[in-house]
Amino acid sequence: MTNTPTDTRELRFPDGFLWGAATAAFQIEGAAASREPSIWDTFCATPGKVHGGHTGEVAVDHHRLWRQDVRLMGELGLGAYRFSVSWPRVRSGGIGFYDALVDELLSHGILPCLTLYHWDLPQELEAAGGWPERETAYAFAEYAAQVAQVLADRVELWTTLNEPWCSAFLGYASGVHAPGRTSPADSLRAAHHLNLAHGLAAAALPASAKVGIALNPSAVRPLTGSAADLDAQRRIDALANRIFTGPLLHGAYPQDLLADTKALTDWSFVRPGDEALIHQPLDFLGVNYYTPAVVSAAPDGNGPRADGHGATAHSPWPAADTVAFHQPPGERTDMGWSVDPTGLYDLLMRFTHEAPGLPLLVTENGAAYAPDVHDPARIDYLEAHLATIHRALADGAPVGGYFLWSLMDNFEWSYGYSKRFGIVHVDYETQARTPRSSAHWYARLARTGAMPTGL
Ligand code: IFM
Repeated sequence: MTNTPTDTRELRFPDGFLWGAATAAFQIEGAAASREPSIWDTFCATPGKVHGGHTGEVAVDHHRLWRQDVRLMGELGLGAYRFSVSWPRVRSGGIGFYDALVDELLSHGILPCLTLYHWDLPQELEAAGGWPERETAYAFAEYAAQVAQVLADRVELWTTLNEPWCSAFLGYASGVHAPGRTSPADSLRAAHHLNLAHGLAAAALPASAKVGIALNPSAVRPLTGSAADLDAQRRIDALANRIFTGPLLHGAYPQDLLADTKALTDWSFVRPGDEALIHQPLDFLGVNYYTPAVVSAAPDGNGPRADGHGATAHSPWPAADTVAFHQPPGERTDMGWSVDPTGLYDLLMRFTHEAPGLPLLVTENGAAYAPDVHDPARIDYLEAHLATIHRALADGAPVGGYFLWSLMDNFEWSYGYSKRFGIVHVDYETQARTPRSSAHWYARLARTGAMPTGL
């Protein structure tokens, strides 16, 4: 396949490398009636927002089938499981579910890796203004402390936010994600308050917690080497990456980002001391990677978005209307995303140099393909990306683990259940779980630490 290094068969990963899989609460749990509504319940109930009118009411019924799901993880030999806690469920007194889940994971020798926020903001907080409001960040820190009080004695790895870029820009600028707002200025406020929420939560977690954040950094490439295309790359890099890594890793927003967006906001919502607060010590940086982005300068942009984040009249990129996105030629997944692991290599090496010594975790990587249980294309995708991680390790990137997205098929946001990322197939009628060929392949890798020689 394209971009696959020549021979992946002999690759052995370091001892202690974490082999995990990831999911998120809204995408798998169901049992919506036993928790407060989140912005995703509201979004799903809004006609035309989610494919087929699908909802998270039942999802893959994990809230009922969790013991069976943990057993399956054990059978697959997973060493770690990345899951998210539903803030609305905790507000409804449902933290006991996660308490029991953590115990069950530990009893199977599976390391729990907890994400505090994977996009399911309590609807009540959105009604009070949502992420564009500063108060939401303080509410998040209180929630983090509440979860830690119950789980920090057994959970070591904590991720504050998952992909804050999506929360801010798909949620508040393009509106293809909940809460479906389309205000570029509000999306920038949201991004800052998500950063602040991370900083406040990190400070609120006990010293025993190893704290990180899972970003979806973009490997942004210019279409050509022209000065205009390089400037388009710089602009998108600021909005996709440095708006988060600036304050997180260096304690300051990048000056070019502030200048690029000055027609939308004067950034006065960033109060003195905020950037220092966001700049908490990190124990690891989580990197979620699927596909790179190719951009060029275009006086009128390129109309309907081609950047892989859903069709919309509204851009998720504030003040970047003169940037066009291009689909590179070659292989694509069922999402239409191009298969190119070199973007992951570039990001891992970038963070290795930008934050020397900061451990990296690949907190998400995987692909949607046809529902079939025999899924050689997914194995090829995984093999190519893992070979790339191996190359980055050899070149000095401190990557400590890999969380495959996803353990099982689930609710893929505005695509509903029409896209399948699981290494375990789920029959949505019966909720039966069937490991795909890729699950057997990954189980061999997790057990041996060496790239399997085919099935
Ligand atoms: O399903 C999502 C996940 O919730 C966040 N990262 C990307 C995945 C695939 O789109």
